[in-house]
Amino acid sequence: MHRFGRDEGMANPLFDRLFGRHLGKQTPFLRLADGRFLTHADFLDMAARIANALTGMGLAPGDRVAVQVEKSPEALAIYAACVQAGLVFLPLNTAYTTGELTYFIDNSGAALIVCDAEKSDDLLPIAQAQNARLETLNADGSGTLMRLAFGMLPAFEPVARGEDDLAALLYTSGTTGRSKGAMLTQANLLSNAETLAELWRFTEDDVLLHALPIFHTHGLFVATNVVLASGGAMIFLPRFDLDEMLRLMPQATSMMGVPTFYTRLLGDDRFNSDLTQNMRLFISGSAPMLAETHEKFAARTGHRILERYGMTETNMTTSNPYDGERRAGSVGFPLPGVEVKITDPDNGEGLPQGEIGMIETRGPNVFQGYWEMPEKTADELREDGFFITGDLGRVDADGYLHIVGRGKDLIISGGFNIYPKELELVLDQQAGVLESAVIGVPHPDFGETPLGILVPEPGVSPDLPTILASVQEQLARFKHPRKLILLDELPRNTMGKVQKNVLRERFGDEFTSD
Ligand code: MCA
Ligand code: AMP
Repeated sequence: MHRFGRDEGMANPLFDRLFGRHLGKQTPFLRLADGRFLTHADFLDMAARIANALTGMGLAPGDRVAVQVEKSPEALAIYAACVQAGLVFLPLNTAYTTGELTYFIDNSGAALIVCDAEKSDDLLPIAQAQNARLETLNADGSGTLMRLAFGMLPAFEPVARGEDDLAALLYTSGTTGRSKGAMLTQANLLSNAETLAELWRFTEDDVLLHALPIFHTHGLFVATNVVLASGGAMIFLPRFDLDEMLRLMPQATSMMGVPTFYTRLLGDDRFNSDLTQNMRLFISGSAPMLAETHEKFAARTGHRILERYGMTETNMTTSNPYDGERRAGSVGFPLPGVEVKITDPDNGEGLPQGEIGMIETRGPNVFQGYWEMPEKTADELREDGFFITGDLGRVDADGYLHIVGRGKDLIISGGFNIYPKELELVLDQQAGVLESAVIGVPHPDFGETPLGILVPEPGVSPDLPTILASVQEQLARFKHPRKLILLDELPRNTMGKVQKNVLRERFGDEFTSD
């Protein structure tokens, strides 16, 4: 049973417990790079004005609000406004192309699209096609949405919501190349935020150095919700910028990042234990961190990075301990209230401790299914509530979970997921290309990066720059193959399946050999 709900007298548990409890508080919440700051009260005033603007447009509880904007206090306030007004927040990667956005907007049936003014000409026809409204918000906080909001009152009575009401829809790509909207309820987000804040000992004295994007679980729910649940502050940077990180780290107590953040910090000689004196906690996740990075970091700063594991569908699932050994190469123990089991990928039967199998998880953190995709939901979410993660792992003798591979064809580059299938579908369509295979290979900065292997049609030599230009037009920049390689034929097993492991062995050192 969840601990939240209307019967506890909460009108809107997620709003009340994360945001509403800070109403009127004059302590800093968001510190910006230029020294300006917003107090909790400033932020909540802004959120209330936006909530009034949104409901004034006729948006009703349950409506989806698709938001593709640069990171800013205003962007974060849209999230708070949606929670307050009972709207479903749908954040989108700023790198997505118009083609990619069309799918998300159409699939979600969004009632409002908020985008940068630069994108509004492209998105207006898409909005009109489904009677959605379009407003703009630019990186500097200007745009039509804030113009409307400034004319509104800075107070808003939260719309009543229950624990099972949807709070957010986050799209995550699939192995078939089609993205799925993960439905997250108030209870999913709130249970995880409160559990993590306690486990990681966040308090109102914490200042989190926040350089992650806020369109994904890591930067939005893990980082922001944990700070909100504990009443601390964030140094809120628009993106990861090494010089800014080094300058501001002495003012922070904690940081959350993907492994690329840590390798970039370690790659700079200015990063040393003087800069981390005030820090109490470094957390990493979204992609595997090499044991070598853990060790180098500890040697340079005296701090052991705390690695945790999660997914868009499950929020956070496991974490290394706050006290006790933080084991390199492991993602720790299941969070309180969360179950993890290792099963045989072929039949779902539980495996004995120590064996490698599929990681499955159940708990208040686990999502409700994929938006309007009951078959996909049934494939991955069992009736007994266990979610099949697609990650392969084993639990060691001390109970630490180790992720040893992926049962899904997925590449994680700098913390962003890339599904090879989506790229292959684009590459296969190109002139002169008979077929393609996309593999993830090690990359010193991004951890992994996609490499495209193309088999030309007989007697044809495909024009690689033209192919790359076509990929560029259709897919977000972070998904682009860093290199295309021509090969006469793809290695296949006796069943005719492409042997990607053979390709990875052959081309695995394209970016790591000197
Ligand atoms: C930017 N580029 C990338 C990436 N980011 N290419 C591949 N992979 C990336 N992750 C492109 C840029 O558009 C640019 O293109 C070129 O690569 C080099 O840009 P650079 O300036 O080096 O990159 P950056 O802007 O500094 O970004 C790198 C980054 C960023 C800081 C690692 O990608 C980042 O903040 N990643 C965090 C992602 C994240 O939050 N993931 C959480 C997902 P050009 O050369 O054309 O200019 S949530 C999740 O996974 C679960 C729930 C979990 O467990 O957390
Ligand atoms: P996403 O679909 O963007 O939510 O990405 C979730 C995926 O990121 C998981 O299924 C894992 O494959 C991966 N992931 C997250 N945290 C870690 C970690 N600490 N170590 C290894 N992989 C991770």
